[in-house]
Amino acid sequence: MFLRLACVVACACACARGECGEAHAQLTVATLRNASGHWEARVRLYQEAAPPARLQPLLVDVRLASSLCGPLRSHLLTVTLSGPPLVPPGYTELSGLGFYRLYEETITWPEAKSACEAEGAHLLVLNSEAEATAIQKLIQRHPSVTPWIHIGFHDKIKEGHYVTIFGETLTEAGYTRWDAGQPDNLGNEDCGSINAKTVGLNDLNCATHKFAFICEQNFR
Ligand SMILES: [Ca+2]
Ligand SMILES: [Ca+2]
Ligand SMILES: [Ca+2]
Repeated sequence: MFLRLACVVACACACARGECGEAHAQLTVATLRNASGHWEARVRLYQEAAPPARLQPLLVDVRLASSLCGPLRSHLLTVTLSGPPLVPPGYTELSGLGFYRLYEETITWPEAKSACEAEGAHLLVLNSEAEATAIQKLIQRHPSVTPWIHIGFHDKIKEGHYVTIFGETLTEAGYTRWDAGQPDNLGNEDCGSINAKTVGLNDLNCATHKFAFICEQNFR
């Protein structure tokens, strides 16, 4: 089959905090006709050399859309390169998990949720024991933070039905270890937190309890 590449589009972006434009890699596309008369497109990736600790897997998504343009068939090739963003200011990269920032400022759960979202992050959602262990080490660098830390789950929609800020149950999210005696809904507690020492889950009052909080930015 003879292919005539009428249009080739390539885009590369390393997204930082949801904004594309900080390119740290370049894709080039070359078209040529091989010895048997077929048209070929070759995609070459140039990437900034990075220290080994910064190397992360890159995702390359290639899509081909074909359409008829009069007597010609047009093939639109879209190549999208996705890589992890740079570490945002104030955040700590926990290898393979994402970027995290613990704010010692004590505010309510809704205020904490808004504060994370305002900088392109979200309140911490624990997805595994491994993540909880990494967070526990992060908290240990802030010994004054006690006893609770706001994180991203609640039972505001239905009492006793705990979901993350993304609507998953705790089981679906991957972390269900409650702190001793919790949840107790003491005085109507619907907002999620963790014990700063044990990382066990707890419910707090959304309107009155003011504590530190952790924001998270996922790699993807
Ligand atoms: Ca997480
Ligand atoms: Ca509750
Ligand atoms: Ca509680």
